[in-house]
Amino acid sequence: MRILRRSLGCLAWVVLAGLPAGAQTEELESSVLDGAGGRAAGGTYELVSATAQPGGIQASAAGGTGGLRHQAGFLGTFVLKPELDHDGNGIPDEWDDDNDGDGLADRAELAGTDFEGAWGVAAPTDVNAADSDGDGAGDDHELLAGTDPNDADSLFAITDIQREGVGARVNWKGRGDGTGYRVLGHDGSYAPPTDELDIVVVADPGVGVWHAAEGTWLDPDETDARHYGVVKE
Ligand SMILES: [Ca+2]
Ligand SMILES: [Ca+2]
Ligand SMILES: [Ca+2]
Ligand SMILES: [Ca+2]
Repeated sequence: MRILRRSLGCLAWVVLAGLPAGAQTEELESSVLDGAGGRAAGGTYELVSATAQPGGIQASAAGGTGGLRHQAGFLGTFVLKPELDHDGNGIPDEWDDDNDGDGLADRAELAGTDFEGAWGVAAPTDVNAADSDGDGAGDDHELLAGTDPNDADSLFAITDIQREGVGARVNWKGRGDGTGYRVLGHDGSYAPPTDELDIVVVADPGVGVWHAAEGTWLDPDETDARHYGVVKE
């Protein structure tokens, strides 16, 4: 009996080390909580001194829109909640420049600058959720794949594998506009597919600013069991 198994939805070779690291030496942004326990929206301010203030913090507004103001008002609304540590790395959100641990700095997520730099589309994402749209692809993954981090229908993943003739057809969703994908395989019992089967360029311009499109590839080989993976070039 022939068995076709869905394998890894995608494999990202690109490491995240090249992403801009979030500097948080002088500026904090919306990881700071307001008095109600919510996240201050869009605020940008600076810590200008650690002296002469209760709690050792003095703050000055710096043109932000989050409603944070000078010393007294700021101190009246600032609540440090060290128990809030969204990524569980032991660093409270207030001091963590990557609250959700997805490799994208809070500041970059607020402004969407990583996506803008890579794909020309600013895409602000949730600093407290590693997968902002809940589609199973982390924000870092969507950044590498060039998919919309705020649309659960936009992601890079194998959608189905079906028999066709003696072979099998592999379909995935991802990006058009000339994006290249390598189709990988592994025969026999499961192991991450590493054998390169083909390279597919999705020339379809795709839909919308994220060029959402589907890729497809027909495997002409007949095998008893083959696992597939698709890697964005
Ligand atoms: Ca943390
Ligand atoms: Ca993050
Ligand atoms: Ca996602
Ligand atoms: Ca998405």
